[in-house]
Amino acid sequence: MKLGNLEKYNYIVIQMHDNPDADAVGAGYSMYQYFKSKRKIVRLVYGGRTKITKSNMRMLIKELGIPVEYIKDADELRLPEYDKPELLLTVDCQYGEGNVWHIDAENVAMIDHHATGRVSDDMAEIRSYIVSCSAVCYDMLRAEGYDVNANIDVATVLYYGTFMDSNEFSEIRNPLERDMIDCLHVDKKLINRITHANFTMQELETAAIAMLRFSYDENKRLSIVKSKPCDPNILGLVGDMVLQVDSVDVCIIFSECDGGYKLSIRSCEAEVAANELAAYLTADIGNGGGHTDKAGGFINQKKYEEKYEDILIDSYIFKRVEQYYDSFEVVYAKDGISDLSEYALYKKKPYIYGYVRTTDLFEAGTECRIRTYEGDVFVTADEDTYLMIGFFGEVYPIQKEAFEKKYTPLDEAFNKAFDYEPSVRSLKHDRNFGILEYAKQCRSMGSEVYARLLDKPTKVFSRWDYDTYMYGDEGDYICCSCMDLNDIYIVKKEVFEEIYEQK
Ligand SMILES: [Mn+2]
Repeated sequence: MKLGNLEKYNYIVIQMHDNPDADAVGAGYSMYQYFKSKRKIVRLVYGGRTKITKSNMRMLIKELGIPVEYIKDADELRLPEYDKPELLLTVDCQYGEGNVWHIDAENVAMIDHHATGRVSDDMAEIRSYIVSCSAVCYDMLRAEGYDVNANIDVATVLYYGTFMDSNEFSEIRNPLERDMIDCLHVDKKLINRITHANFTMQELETAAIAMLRFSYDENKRLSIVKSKPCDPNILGLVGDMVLQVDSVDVCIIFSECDGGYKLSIRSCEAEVAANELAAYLTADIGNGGGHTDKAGGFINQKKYEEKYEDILIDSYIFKRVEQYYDSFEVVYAKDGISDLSEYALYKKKPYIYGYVRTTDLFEAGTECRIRTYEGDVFVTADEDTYLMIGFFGEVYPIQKEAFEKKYTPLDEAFNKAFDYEPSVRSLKHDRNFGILEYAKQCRSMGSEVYARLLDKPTKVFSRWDYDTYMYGDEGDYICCSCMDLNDIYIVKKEVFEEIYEQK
């Protein structure tokens, strides 16, 4: 979506989610100023059950004079010339979601960073890989040539919104987010004051009480904490603290909140990715995600009751966590496969594939990240490391020795077209490089693998340096090279069925 395309509307209402947080205000106020600069009739509103009460939010709004309106009745949006808004733009949330008070409008657009399954189109900009909606807005404003630094208040709210949504910048991953922080000229004094007005005395007490009432599972090295209703940031704070305990590797904190329950998850256990656990706990009844070490989620009360009726939330969390630990298998490549009886022998079809020497791409020693179907993997460019380009354009690393046993290199360039051009990210250059132009052809010699259809999700800790693990779903295949029983990996169903045949 382009902001420029929304300029055809004259009466624009920007709506933040109910009980707006700093990110919603950051996104909302930057959009407000943008459309004001285009001489539109603009209003910045939110609805829902409660008016903003948090001390930091009130301070931010008051100090910057942000014209936020709390709407209780749709009539308040009626203007003499307009029955309803010509354009409703929801920020940091999506129209129709449980935490967005319903407003009628001629047209609806949204800017958000929450994963709900919706994708971007002409009227929606959804970037779930970005830590804050403020950062998404920053990028969209920049694309329109709008100078965010021309108004220090706008720069300050964008900065503060991202600061609050990223656990004080600790969850920043994307170069866009980093660039934004460097580039914004903000009111440091104000930010400093607001960031030290996060909790009230009462909230400090809530956090302390929550920490006293934890439950602990010795086998899983897991702690579950239920807190009294409080700000999500307090849940994160408690989680960070509990994870510091020497016998705790995973921590789940939850509390009631407006319209449901809020979860915060922390993990330093390689087998348990916090974002995956958050998604599992909220599946079908809310949303959850984040990073492997820190994640959060929301359970929608209505959906929860429809699905689980009168089960208490505490029992649900405990049971679901149990299920999660039972829901996947873990395979360590270094341990090999002790029992091959459930595996069958397959042969790789003699297709032509692409390959690239990492040293043709980068100077030896350059660290790079490859985004594979099964997770991110990090490799260092050297003489012994090649990259394969598979049937569907998927990229994965292979050792030179294994390559030579499995493929015959051909001297011709590999120029197959793919929907999404395979690329590799150099950590040093902090950007992606297309690899097709360096790729050459090779023919599979028909190497053999033992493979088994997965009947439950499986995590493989392969010999490669995956960010977490290779993740295989039910229906995918786990494979093991006949030449090397420690070379274990996952192959996605579609890929496997295309390129292997049973012997
Ligand atoms: Mn947000």
